[in-house]
Amino acid sequence: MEFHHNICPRNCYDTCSIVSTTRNGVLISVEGNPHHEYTSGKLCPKALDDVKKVYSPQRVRYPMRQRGRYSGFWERISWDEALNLIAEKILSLKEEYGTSLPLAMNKYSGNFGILHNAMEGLFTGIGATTRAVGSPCWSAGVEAQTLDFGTFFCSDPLDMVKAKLIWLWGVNPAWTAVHQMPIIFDAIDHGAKVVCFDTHFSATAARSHQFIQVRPGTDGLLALGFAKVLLEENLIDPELSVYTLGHKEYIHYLRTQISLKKCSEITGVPVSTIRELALEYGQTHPACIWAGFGLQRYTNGGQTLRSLDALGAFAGHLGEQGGGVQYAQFETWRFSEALQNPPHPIDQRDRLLNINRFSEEALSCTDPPVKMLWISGRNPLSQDGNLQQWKKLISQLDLIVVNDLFHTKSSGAADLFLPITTHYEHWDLNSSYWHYWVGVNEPAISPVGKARSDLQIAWDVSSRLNNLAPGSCTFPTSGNEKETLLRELGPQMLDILGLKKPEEILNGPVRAKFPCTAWENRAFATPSGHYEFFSSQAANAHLLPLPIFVPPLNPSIDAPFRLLTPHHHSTINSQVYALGAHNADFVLHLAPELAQRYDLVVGDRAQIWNESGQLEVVIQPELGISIDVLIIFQEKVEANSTLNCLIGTPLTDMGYLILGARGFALNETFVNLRKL
Ligand SMILES: Nc1nc2c(c(=O)[nH]1)N[C@H]1C(S)=C(S)[C@@H](COP(=O)(O)OP(=O)(O)OC[C@H]3O[C@@H](n4cnc5c(=O)[nH]c(N)nc54)[C@H](O)[C@@H]3O)O[C@H]1N2
Ligand SMILES: Nc1nc2c(c(=O)[nH]1)N[C@H]1C(S)=C(S)[C@@H](COP(=O)(O)OP(=O)(O)OC[C@H]3O[C@@H](n4cnc5c(=O)[nH]c(N)nc54)[C@H](O)[C@@H]3O)O[C@H]1N2
Ligand code: SF4
Ligand SMILES: [Mo]
Repeated sequence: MEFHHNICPRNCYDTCSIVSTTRNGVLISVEGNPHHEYTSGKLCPKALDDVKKVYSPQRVRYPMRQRGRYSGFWERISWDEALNLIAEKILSLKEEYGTSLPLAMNKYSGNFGILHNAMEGLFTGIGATTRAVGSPCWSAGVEAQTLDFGTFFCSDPLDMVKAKLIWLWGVNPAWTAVHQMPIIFDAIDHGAKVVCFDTHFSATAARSHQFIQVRPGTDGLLALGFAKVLLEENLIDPELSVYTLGHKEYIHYLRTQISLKKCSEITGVPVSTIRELALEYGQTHPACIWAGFGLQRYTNGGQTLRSLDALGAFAGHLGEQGGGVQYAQFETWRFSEALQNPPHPIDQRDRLLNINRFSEEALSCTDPPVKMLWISGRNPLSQDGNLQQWKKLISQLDLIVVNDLFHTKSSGAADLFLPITTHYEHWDLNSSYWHYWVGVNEPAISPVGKARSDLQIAWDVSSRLNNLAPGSCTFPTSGNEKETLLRELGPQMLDILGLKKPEEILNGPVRAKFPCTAWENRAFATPSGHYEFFSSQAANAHLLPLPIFVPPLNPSIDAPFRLLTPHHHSTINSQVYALGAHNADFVLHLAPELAQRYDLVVGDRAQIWNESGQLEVVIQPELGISIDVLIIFQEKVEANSTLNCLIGTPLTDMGYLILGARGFALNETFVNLRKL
């Protein structure tokens, strides 16, 4: 038996360290690494299912070509044929249009390992191309925290154990960050109180001392309400004038514009509860707010997060051990990016399209139009909004290439499917956007079937391009995966990890040498060096300089219910762990009173619809959901329809400044309901 270090590369807070076991070259088990402080020897069921996934009969093992999009008539072809088709198309488009801009890449979070950025490197090596930029996930929050703190950085999540009060706000770690739960339970054992703020009684709410039901998109106002109480009760940090900027303007806003009565009416939280919670927050040290991604998926999402940050600063919780306002971090991602940046051959003005409006923006590109699309580590036909525009875009494309492990909604529309290796079959380098550990993923087995890694595919395409037209791509044509990953550890990353040589990372995961507590000495990375209640950067970017409340969108008569589609324990976005064991239909969770109003009982069929689309659902009345909200979790469903057919492309207020595109305000989705 042999043991190998692997890292779960999913878009998940935890980025777990895995020990895999092989016998005679066959993967036989995967377990959590007991020597990793965060993973602590445990994996979630999604990764524990990996052996089955690796050898699943549903896994695509060979390059395939589809005879007619959506036809399902896939035929096996050789890598040689696949690479020729791709390279010839790229070269003919370049010749026809005199530029490589008709070539588009849409890549995101199927695998967050650094070596998967090879696909971007390949495109950069070809020339100016059309790219998806931004994120469907966290943009508004990232920008808000960057405006407030200077960068977005959070304390080591292990530090949460020291908190005496933990507010889980718009986050559902019981499902989405399961390794944080034992830390929260430890804090509880040491006397901490846990309050969960959500729009419905989530799995995390069930594990908290108190649940506060907030009307969707109004959390920013609730935070301002708490701050108003702190102001009235003189529970504000006496040092504000030392390390913050703009607190006077903020206080003026609280004094003149925030009324607790109105705050209560809008947020749905009683005034007495607002007072009680604010006093608790002001008087308890350390107190930690964990602001999740759920609460910033709104048109006011950035302002909401800025209001939560401001509350933390106002009460003096920033920089305190076990306290602060936690969101996510990117400081352990300062890789050299050598892979993404091969030498540029020609004019490199990529055409950048917002990943959240990719299809619409691609359709509006006419000079030249987008003609070839490469989808890598993404499933936009499942995860994006505005699927009708996606259909239109697909019909105008000459070639669609998908590299993936399994067939997906997106590969259904593709011409070519390139089979990729799992993280048990290739080298990689992984960081977390939550904890501080960075590590190498080593191959445990040989590639299954004819699968190749994303990096190998990028080398192969470059090689074929250069064979057919020498000098047409500056991305390397071959290489060594291990050496490529070591090159990503430049001087800055070595310093962050406290390593002398890149090779030292091969010994096992390393924790970044940051102190446990973010902003410990209250020296911030903002232009002023202070925590910025008032942000000139925001003002310069035509955003609101202060964290004032901006209401979310309202339902209409035609679509009176807000539809929330949060993440589910059984999937990672469109990736499923229990392959084969799916619900037959989408399950609509709604308040029992609302079900009654529509004469619906458990198991009844209903339809929800709006101007984007319609979906048949099965009814599940449930306590803890407000009467104007409907919930469908992102579960895998056998039905042919797609949940996101109901979702448009509303954008968040923030994201452009830091990530190049505004985020996805997907919780601003409204639908109507009828019994079938
Ligand atoms: N309704 C609704 N829509 C949502 C969300 C929601 O909550 N509700 N959440 C949004 C959020 S937060 C996000 S982050 C996005 C995520 O959307 P995507 O980034 O599209 O994420 P996934 O569905 O995880 O992965 C996409 C594909 O990558 C493939 N993949 C896995 N490993 C690899 C690999 O090594 N290489 C390659 N090339 N492919 C690989 C997977 O099999 C999968 O088909 O969805 C967004 N869309
Ligand atoms: N099992 C599992 N784990 C995952 C994922 C997955 O799909 N499955 N996806 C990964 C990804 S890509 C991401 S982005 C993270 C997301 O993980 P989280 O940060 O936990 O975010 P969400 O699951 O989107 O939403 C969290 C909670 O916010 C609530 N919420 C929605 N709107 C509001 C609001 O206006 N106010 C308040 N207070 N709460 C609100 C939702 O009901 C939900 O319970 O999880 C990652 N981990
Ligand atoms: S999905 Fe998340 S919790 Fe599960 S093993 Fe992977 S990183 Fe860990
Ligand atoms: Mo996400």
